[in-house]
Amino acid sequence: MAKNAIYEILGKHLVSGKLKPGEEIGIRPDQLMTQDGTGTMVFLNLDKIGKVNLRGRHAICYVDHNTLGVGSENADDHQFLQAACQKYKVHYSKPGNGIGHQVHLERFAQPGGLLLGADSHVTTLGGLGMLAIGTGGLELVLAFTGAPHYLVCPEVYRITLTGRLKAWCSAKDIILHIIDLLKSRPLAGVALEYDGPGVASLSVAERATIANMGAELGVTTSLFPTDDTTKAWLSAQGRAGSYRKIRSPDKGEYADEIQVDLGKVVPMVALPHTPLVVAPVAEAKNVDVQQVAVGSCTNGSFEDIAKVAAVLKGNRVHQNVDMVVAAATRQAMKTLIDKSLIKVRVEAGCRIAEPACGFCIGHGHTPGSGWVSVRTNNRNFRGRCGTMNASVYLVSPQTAAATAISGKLVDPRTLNRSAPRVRLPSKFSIDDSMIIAPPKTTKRSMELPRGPNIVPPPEGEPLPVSLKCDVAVKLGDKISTDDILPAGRWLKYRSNVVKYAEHTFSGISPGFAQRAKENLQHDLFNIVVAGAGYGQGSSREHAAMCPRILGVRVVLAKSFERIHKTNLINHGIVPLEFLDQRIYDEINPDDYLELPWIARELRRSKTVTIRNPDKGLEFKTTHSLTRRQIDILLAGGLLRYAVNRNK
Ligand code: MIC
Ligand code: SF4
Repeated sequence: MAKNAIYEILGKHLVSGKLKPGEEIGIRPDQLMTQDGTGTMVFLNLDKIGKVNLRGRHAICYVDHNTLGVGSENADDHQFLQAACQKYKVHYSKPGNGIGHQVHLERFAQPGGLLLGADSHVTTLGGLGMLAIGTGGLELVLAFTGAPHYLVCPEVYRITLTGRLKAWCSAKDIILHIIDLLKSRPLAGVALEYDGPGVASLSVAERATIANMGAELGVTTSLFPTDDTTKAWLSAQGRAGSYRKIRSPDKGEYADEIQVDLGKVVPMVALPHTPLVVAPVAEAKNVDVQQVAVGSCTNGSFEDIAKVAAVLKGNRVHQNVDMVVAAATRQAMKTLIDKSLIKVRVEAGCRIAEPACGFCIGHGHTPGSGWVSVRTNNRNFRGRCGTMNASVYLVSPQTAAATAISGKLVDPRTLNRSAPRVRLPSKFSIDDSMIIAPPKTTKRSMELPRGPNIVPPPEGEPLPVSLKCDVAVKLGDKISTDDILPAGRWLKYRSNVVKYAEHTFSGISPGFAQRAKENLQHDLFNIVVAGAGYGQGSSREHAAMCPRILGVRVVLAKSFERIHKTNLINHGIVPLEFLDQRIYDEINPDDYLELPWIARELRRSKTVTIRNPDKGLEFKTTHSLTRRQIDILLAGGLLRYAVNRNK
């Protein structure tokens, strides 16, 4: 008997290693998922390797991030991805069909199954009892070739939910409450298993919202048990046969146990500019709001939008507020149409957007300068919405609707009326016609149509034995992947990384790219120095790939976030940590640093020496790399490592 439900699922998919926290394990997922923002690189690399072995596993690519099509780049990407899916036997979900995590939840997630996805929010599927792990694109490429996926075996915390939510409180408030409880703990390498009598009162959509935002805590994944609610929901999806019982064992073993009384949860808000700083909405006084945006993979389900419609009914959006609502999926949108719930929103004065990531990633609906935007998505890092000086607050759909009516950020309970209740349909308006299944046979020699903006990434080179570097930038704590490589209007360069690299750190350190390139011309590599939690946020491997193109070979930080650290390694950038954190203060931008024995030290020891000859300073740094990761770094990245091994 496994120690807990998460280990039980991992155990069924284990191909190497032992289920012991901190040990490297190899697992073979049943399902693989990518999206357009990460997918073009996945398929360009697959095309380079030319070997795919899906072994009958379900693989799918969702087009949900880059959908607007200002210029021809997005449409060219879509055409490329559709053809690549045909060539490599991958399902293709067309633009307009919805956000991958929510479509997957509706149509493909399997309780008890294991999914690997090139996006940090695949964890949403934990709401249905599926274990889903987010990763960078290169890891997915290897999984496509049939290789196992390697990760550090997480330790598992049990979160026991008791009680019931009060009126006007929601799943978003629960996860913001949990974020507040856990945010100061180091959670890299931790997975969350939800359990307890409170689970039964939550719908599948609510569980998915909670599992979705575990990503903001940096946990490996989150898992809910399954029950009659799961069964009824799967049956409304016409998928009753997918039901499997997932339960935490009675005497489960957990690294920690946390109790959350749902009755004590109140409407919450994440304050600008991080999802980790939260407060009760009631404490935010007199915040005038110019924009309200509802939707995203966190809060764009049928249920979420139906609640917004119920609050808006008979009311109007405040004259100073621009409100946009986007259901997360076409199915949710169609169900809303069939229940006449779109009309309510149009009458109230909402703008209706297509089911896609859109505003969440700054791809459209960018706020005006200095605006306050109140949103239901999961991340509010500075500039992510597309406007550097906007302030984004994250709330539940109910709070968003109440705010849209009053023009100020308000606790929805101040509306003084009864809370919206939504009855789930016994059948959702199912329509899979925008999901294109792969053909039975394909031609591997097929040329993929590449628009002018689709350019294969440059080849990496092995790690030099020693490095001479310039501190091209020195940064603080919690640098997000949105800081490293903004998405929004540069998203279109996801398939043209040399061009994308020009925008590295452009929001927080303009001029970085120029300086890094000049260093390269003078035979100097670049080193990024940062504080704690470097690389929080998304799985976008471009945030490693682009710095690498600009000659960054080392990031020296106080600590790293899990997915980003793996991305750095896979793209040949060495993640080093301070042994003595006080050294951070001794390093300045512009410093010249030498790592005289980096390759040899990585092979032989846990420390790497850094020297600053100008200041007469020498210090040791450390790393927590596995043998395999060191070999990847020495080879110059995961692709080179994999190709060398298969020679
Ligand atoms: C995000 O929410 O930041 C994204 C965009 O979905 C990313 C993936 C990406 O950058 O392509 C994620 O969460 O992994
Ligand atoms: Fe899309 Fe936003 Fe969800 Fe990322 S977090 S998948 S950008 S909706």
